[in-house]
Amino acid sequence: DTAGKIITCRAAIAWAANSLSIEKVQVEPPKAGEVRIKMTSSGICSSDDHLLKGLSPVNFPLIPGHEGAGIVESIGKGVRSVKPGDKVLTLPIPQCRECSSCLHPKGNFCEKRDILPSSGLMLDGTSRFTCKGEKIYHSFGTSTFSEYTVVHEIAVAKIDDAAPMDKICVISCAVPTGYGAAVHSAKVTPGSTCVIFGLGGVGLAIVMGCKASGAARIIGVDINEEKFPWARALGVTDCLNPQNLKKPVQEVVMEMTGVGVDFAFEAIGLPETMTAAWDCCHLSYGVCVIVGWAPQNSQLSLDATKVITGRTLKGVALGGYKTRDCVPQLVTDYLRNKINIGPLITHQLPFEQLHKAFELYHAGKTIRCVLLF
Ligand code: COD
Ligand code: ZN
Repeated sequence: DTAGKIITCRAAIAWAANSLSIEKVQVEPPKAGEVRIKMTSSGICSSDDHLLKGLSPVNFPLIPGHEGAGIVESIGKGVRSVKPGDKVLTLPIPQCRECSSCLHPKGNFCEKRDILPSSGLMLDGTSRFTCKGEKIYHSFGTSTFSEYTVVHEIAVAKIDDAAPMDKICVISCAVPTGYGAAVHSAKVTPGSTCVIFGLGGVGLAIVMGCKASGAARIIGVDINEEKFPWARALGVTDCLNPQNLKKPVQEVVMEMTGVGVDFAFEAIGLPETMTAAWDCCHLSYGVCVIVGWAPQNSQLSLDATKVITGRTLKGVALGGYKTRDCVPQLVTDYLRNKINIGPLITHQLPFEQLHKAFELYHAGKTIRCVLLF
């Protein structure tokens, strides 16, 4: 029985930007309101890569990872929503049910999150990880690239016992972020025309949401044509590589549609592609949804004269879902064949092969590579 004891296990530590290695770490028991989880799988999301490249201000050394599935090992005082042995997902955006975002019917960007900005610490201002006597920071409040992690109860979703733990981790980020952006935030309508910039794990989950909502035409934009067969299989009707076009991609989309699209999604995280997505929208009723995470201090530039015409620009994180309320339902929807996560998972590798997983990701060969513990 490990409850109440320090656990020594393997975890990936980013000592600084672009310096990741697997080490032995000590994981403290959970304090009040916290849960210690034995990880079973974790996806690699571009937001992890974003932190690892130093594109956002964070404290190093840290343990990355947020798209995680695992089993509760032990719980701290006062924890009521989960117990040891429960299958859970980690939530990069928690749901405290007390802050202004959580209390508002439409808000989901909980004030107790540890992202934008991030401290790398638990809410009491301390860390649960050490390595060689040194304090190691958390990331996203989740740190799933570890055999054991400690997470606040508000960032844990108990899921169905039947959930397959080697796959289900993608329902903690890619699926709500992408699928949710289409079905829950944009509320894509039947017969509509959509464009998706970026056909990675998140972009393809957006495609799935557009398709499930009955979109008639789905245009996919990516500079890596290796993504196109996967995109077509999920419902993309037209694939565009901006590097092979003679005009800006937004002009091509305008010509293809005549009037612009009903819904445009940006899932890359670059100001230029955000502007392009906005420019693709129907002037009067088009909706542009920003899902990508732009680098720190970058600015968005829009033609100010064309803002008045009626288009909507909105951003959304994790699909706008109130995470603890909605993520378990997405798992149930998957188990009932209402959502198919299979096509998002192109690779599975043992945790020790983390570097290989990142190489495959950087080479553009993966949609999601799931690490197995
Ligand atoms: N033009 C077209 N396509 C491009 C360009 C470009 N200039 N640059 C890159 N791409 C393509 C790549 O080839 C790739 O196929 C795709 O864009 C990006 O895919 P991935 O696999 O690298 O990234 P994803 O799909 O895992 O995530 C992308 C997001 C931008 C959505 C990512 O930053 C993110 O997760 N944002 C969500 C922010 C959020 O909600 N965070 C909370 C939890 S993470
Ligand atoms: Zn993510």
